[in-house]
Amino acid sequence: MKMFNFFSAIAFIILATLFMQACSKNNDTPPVGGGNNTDTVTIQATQFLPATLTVLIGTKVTWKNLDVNAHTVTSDDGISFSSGNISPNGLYSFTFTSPGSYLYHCTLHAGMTGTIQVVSR
Ligand SMILES: [Cu+2]
Repeated sequence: MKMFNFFSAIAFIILATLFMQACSKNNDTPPVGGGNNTDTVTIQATQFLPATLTVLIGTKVTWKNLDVNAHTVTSDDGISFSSGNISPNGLYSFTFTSPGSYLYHCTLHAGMTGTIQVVSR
């Protein structure tokens, strides 16, 4: 009887440990589109760097203006996102919640263009 209880206890501990590991694994992995992903586009020398950035759906992209003059981050479709003027050393962020190819430009400088590719996996 004592031996049976001993093995029951061991079995219980093993099962409990496996259960807790399974749970913590789930908690540590952010779900796709969970909003924990971030990425950065640098604005420098009147360019978006990188010009094309691929991110997972749910990613918050931040543009950082390192030029001495203002720029904008304006989606070509005119509705997805529009930063207005970003001052030197200023930031603008947008979270992409739908997959697709988002072309954008700076309204102040012709030919200053970029693309954010949003993929689901
Ligand atoms: Cu510009």
